Amino acid sequence: MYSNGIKKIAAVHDLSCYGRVSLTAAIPILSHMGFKVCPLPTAILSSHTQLPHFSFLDLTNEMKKIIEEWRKLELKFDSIYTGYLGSPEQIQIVSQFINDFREKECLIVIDPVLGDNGHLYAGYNEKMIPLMRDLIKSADVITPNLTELFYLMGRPFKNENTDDELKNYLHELSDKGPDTVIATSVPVQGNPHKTSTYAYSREGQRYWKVTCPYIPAHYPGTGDAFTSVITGSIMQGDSLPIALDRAVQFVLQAIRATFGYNYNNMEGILLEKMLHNLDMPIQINSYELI
Ligand code: PXL
Repeated sequence: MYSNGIKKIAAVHDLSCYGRVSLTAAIPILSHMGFKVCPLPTAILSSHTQLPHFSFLDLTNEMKKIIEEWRKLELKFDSIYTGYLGSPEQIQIVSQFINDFREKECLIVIDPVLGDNGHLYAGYNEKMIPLMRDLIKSADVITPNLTELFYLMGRPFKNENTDDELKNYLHELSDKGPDTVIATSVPVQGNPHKTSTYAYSREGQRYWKVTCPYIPAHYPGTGDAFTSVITGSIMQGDSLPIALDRAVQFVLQAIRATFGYNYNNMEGILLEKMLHNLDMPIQINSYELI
């Protein structure tokens, strides 16, 4: 009679033990937003792969065992949210996991982690690209950065793109399956001090853009924080443009809070200083319909 009301999210990401990426970003954010996160770890690394050296324990076989036990327990999830996958085989496992565990109201969010700044991440296998193109077909929401957007479309990376070009890209990817395509880290032409996020939802047939100041520092894991907030926000019933505003503002405020310190940016953003922002209503009106 009394449902506890807590929704469960299966979070398929690696556990990087240093530098705030993947599970160490997704768990605190989604827990703070009131969701129960069930991690399905893809790999354990000493740190993210942007440091000069790191250890890497591939959990592909363990993932199969965890999924099998979850199946026996008849677990049901309100969302499946995937990020960094450690091997081509893992993409196939995750695809099967989504097929088997997907229920009618289950939100499938796929962050197609492949690379950044026009390149694949270190250690990423080229074979992952066509498999990732296939995986996104099962998603409701995908959140590629500009680099990943081009990999998914199978076109050469281009840093400068007009609004109309970006709208076409989002539409093209949505036609492959996902209702909602959100492109992050898009430079604003002629203004190096700004960056934009673009989004399209096939259901509403509308395109949105949120532009915010660009801070000249790179922190690993901001994409994971962004997609975690998007996931939590949609799960709590926010509209797409409000989810965009919330995620952009969260990441921007977190970068600003971190940037002022003399700090090794490879440690990622200072998430702990920012989690309380998730409780607040949207403060700044920033989304536009384009
Ligand atoms: O934030 C993306 C990410 C996730 N997981 C690992 C990474 C990175 C980016 O560098 O290295 C292991």
